[in-house]
Amino acid sequence: MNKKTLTYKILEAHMVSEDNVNNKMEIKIDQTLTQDATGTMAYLEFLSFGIDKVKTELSVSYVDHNTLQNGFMNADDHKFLQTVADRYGIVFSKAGNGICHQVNLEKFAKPGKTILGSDSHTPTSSAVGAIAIGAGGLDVACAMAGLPFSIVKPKVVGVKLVNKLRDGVSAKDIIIKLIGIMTVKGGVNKIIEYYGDGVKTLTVPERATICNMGAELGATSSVFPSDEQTLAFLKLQARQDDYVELHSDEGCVYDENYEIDLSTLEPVASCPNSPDNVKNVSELKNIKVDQVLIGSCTNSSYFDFVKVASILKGKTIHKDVSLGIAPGSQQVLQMITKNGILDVLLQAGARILESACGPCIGMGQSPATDAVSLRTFNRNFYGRSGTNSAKVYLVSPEVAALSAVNGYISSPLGMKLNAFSLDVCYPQCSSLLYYPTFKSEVVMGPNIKPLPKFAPIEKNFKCKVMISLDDNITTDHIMPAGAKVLPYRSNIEKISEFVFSNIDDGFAKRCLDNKGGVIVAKSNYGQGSSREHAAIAPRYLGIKAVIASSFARIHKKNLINFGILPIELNIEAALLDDIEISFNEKEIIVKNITLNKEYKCINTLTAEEYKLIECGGLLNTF
Ligand code: MIC
Ligand code: SF4
Repeated sequence: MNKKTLTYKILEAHMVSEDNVNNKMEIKIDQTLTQDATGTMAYLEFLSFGIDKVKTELSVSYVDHNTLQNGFMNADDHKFLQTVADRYGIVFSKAGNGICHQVNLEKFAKPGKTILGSDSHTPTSSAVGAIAIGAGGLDVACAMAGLPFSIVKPKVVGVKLVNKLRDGVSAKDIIIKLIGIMTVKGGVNKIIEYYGDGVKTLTVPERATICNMGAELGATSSVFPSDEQTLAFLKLQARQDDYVELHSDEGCVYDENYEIDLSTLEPVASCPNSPDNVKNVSELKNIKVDQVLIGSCTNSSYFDFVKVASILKGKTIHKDVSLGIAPGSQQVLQMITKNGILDVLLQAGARILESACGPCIGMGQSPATDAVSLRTFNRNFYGRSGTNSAKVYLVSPEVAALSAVNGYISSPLGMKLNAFSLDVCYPQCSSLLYYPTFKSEVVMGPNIKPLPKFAPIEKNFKCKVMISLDDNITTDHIMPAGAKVLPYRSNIEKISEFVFSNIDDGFAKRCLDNKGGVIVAKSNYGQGSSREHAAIAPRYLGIKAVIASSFARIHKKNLINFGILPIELNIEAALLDDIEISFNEKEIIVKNITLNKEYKCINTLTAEEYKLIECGGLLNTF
């Protein structure tokens, strides 16, 4: 018998079509999720299809990113999202209910399901044995309309976990270690599947931390088996009926293999400015810390707060440190309130933040100039914290809490962290969760602008290189987030003024003055978030093509969806060189007119994708 990985068991059960020539497959999507910062565009796109209600088993719309309501704009977006959800059959999770991935795991993620979310950390939900994938808003809108989702057939990376973690070492250390080994591009078009004896020792919240940061490998998803730990978690959430046992076949073959001996791991950190810049915490121990933030979709579970409170109990934080704590959901906040953990945090000197993304997306808590900020988050990209000169380290909650007390980076290795019980009641309050009545009128505030219309790009055009970039350019470089820019997520004309503004504030004007042009970069262009604004806004400025030696998965799809030609080519081009591009379904010729050099490359688009570029993007095909 053909022995199967868990990944392919779930994917094949959802396969709608297969394209072996282009190594692609289309899968049926059971559930979708959106969040407010990507959701307004996704729902504008969905509304443009003219469909009466969502066609998925379940779709949920979360408000968790733009909760700093500095002006009417974010509040208007929330109202729009709530009315669309009610009208079209979508469950709505109001601001305050928690971070989408934490709440989705608690309430909705089910073993064996496919979940598509307009947020790159959607794979957090794979912790229960689902295949959850991050995508651009338009792909999620299509899934809500009942269309299948197309992916490159993923290679499956088998990560064997053996033995168990030592005291003071956590799930965060497992995934940071793996990112250090595989790098931020090591997972592109791959699914990371965990197996081995060590898996049994990890609870679902710990698995969720690992699946969450699989996004930082560039992976399509990550997956854990559905086993006794999954059942225990679902029971705590009063969802035991959702349990099905799922695992790979014994002896299945993986495309790539890694083994991690959990008993030899020690606390590690992702150092500035990339998740794959990994060092042992013991090597960083004299670094003075200014800010510590505990929360985000990576580490904001009740499980995490038990560890944090065990360290902070009876202590106060160092006078030079600001400690901010954001519990991941209303459920977590209720639990830590009931059993005294919140009191410990307050006594220690913590600032309690809203259950939302907050500082992770630059919504407040920007560090001081040159400050060292320790965060339990998943991304430390340049400028993301809101302070370009800040040095952001990504660490486990244990490292974060101990360092907040000591005032310098400290290793909790060997500390027993069980001052509070894990065996507690999980309250099932859903006061901020609304089920659809199909009755609302959609309300659209004045900052919500219609979707821009894009004409097809010509098959032969001359233009200039608008910017020439290095490896691993993130969507935070392309389309910064933060409190100033995020309110314009529903207004493409306005947000386009901020494209590349953190690294080149003349970019938008240069594009408009030149009637657009092309972007040139090196490998892994567009890593990070799913924000389709990183494609739509450059397109709005007239960008017709991006030439890069390789692309991140979600961003490449977003470029195609909005009619920008992704060209896989390694060229050196000086800023503002003149370029000529001609393309057809088979090949692309890039001519650097200034240097009189011609480069031929294979058009890697499938026939379908080529059609989208020819039409000026997916929205023009409906
Ligand atoms: C992120 O972590 O970068 C975000 C903000 O959650 C993004 C989505 C967005 O830009 O709205 C993501 O991860 O996809
Ligand atoms: Fe929110 Fe940060 Fe998670 Fe993105 S990574 S969903 S901004 S908490």
